[in-house]
Formats: sequence, structure tokens, C-alpha cells
Amino acid sequence: MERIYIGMGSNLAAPQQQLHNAIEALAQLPDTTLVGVSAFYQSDSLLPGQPRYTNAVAALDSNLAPLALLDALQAIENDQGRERLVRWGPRTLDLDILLFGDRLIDEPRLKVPHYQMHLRAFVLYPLAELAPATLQLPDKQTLGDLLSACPFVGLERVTQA
Ligand code: PH2
Ligand code: MG
Ligand code: MG
Repeated sequence: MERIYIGMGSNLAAPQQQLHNAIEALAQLPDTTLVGVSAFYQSDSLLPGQPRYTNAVAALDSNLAPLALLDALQAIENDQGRERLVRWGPRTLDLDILLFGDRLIDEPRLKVPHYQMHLRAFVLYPLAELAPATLQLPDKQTLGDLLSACPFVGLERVTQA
């Protein structure tokens, strides 16, 4: 079993419902336990001219291999109507593997840790709800290090009904 963190995002077609549906789908993955889900956060898109995003992070314990998990996540994205038209385009659902145990993965289809997680408040602050500040990335930086370099700016924590 390895602890895996998944970044979730949506900015189309009822983003909060998309995330709720994604969480149900993650809970059904084979050889996997859903360990936790952060609060939801809203923020402007990194690319201007798109709807605001809702983001969250989920923690899984899984025996799936990294590429098997990637296939399963892409199947969930596709089930929820993901269209891959342009890179960084608006999307019904984005599921990104942020961290996979303490592995460094560099394959054509999959780079872990996620290449921009250290820059993204909408990833780091929800992740910090699920993981301790002492969590080490493969390069030995801690989550606390990344958080202190990434201000909590432009993020709005969603109060759920
Ligand atoms: N994802 C992107 C591009 N821009 N902006 C926010 N706020 N949240 C995202 O998840 C996001 C983004 C492409 O992965
Ligand atoms: Mg993605
Ligand atoms: Mg993404």
C-alpha cells in the first residue's frame, strides 16, 4: 500500500457536483481505500478568460501501479465528460496524481510529483489538510517548505451546504 494524493479540479458543468461524483468514483477504485478528502476551494483560473475553478485534494491508499492508477483516473475524467480540446482548457474534471508514496516517476505519460504543485496554492493548502507539514517530497523538501513559499492568495474555502 502506498499513500497517494490526487489533485481534483473542475470549472465546467457544476464544479462542486463534479468533485462529489469524482470522490464517489475514487472510493470505488479496485485495491484502493479513500482515506480522506479536503475541503473545496474556489480560485480564478491560472489562464484568464475561463470560469473559476473548484479544487480539492483526496488521499488514497492503493496497491495499484502508477500507470494503472493513471488509466483509472483518466477513465473517471472521461466518464464525467472530459473533452481534451486544448492544453489547460476549461474542464469538467481534472484528476492529477500529485504524490505517489515517495516515488519519483518520470515516464512519458506520467511525471510525479506533479510538475507545478509547488506553485499552486489550490493544491498545497488542501493537501495540508490531509498531510503533515513534515511530509517529504522525493527531493526532501517538506510540505511546510512549499507552503511557506506559496502564499494563501486568491483562494476561497467553500462552505458546503
Ligand atoms: N488547472 C489548470 C489551469 N488553471 N486554475 C485553477 N484555479 N485551478 C486548476 O485546477 C487549474 C487552473 C490546468 O491543470
Ligand atoms: Mg490533468
Ligand atoms: Mg491539472
